[in-house]
Amino acid sequence: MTAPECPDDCVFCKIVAGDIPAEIVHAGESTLAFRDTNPQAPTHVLVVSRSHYETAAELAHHEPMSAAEMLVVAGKVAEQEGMAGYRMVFNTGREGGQVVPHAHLHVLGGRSMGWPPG
Ligand code: DGP
Repeated sequence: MTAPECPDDCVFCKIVAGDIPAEIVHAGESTLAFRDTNPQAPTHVLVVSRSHYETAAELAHHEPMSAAEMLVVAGKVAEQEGMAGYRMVFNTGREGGQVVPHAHLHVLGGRSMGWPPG
């Protein structure tokens, strides 16, 4: 299956296409990592898929290597940013806290993380 077409209003597709700016920290074959504009930790990077799937689960189903690349890139970003530890979050669906319906991984670090998350 080819990836679903990008909706006109998808902000992450626009960043991937270079149509809106972002502070890019890593460019991978099937992912792009850039800083979140609303950081929830001293370091807060989003790793997004270049293909448009609404959720990480859908991405993993159709492009498992792209989903795996997200995790590899998270590790690279953590090393690059000198994070001693980090948290990876996939908000999924409205009730799961997902606001942008384009598969993305939050990588947060630079402070101690609490548990349970809010
Ligand atoms: P989520 O709630 O999981 O869908 O997280 C979406 C995140 O995307 C949120 O933390 C803010 C971030 N974000 C939204 N719009 C932009 C943008 O235009 N640029 C960047 N860099 N981040 C954005």
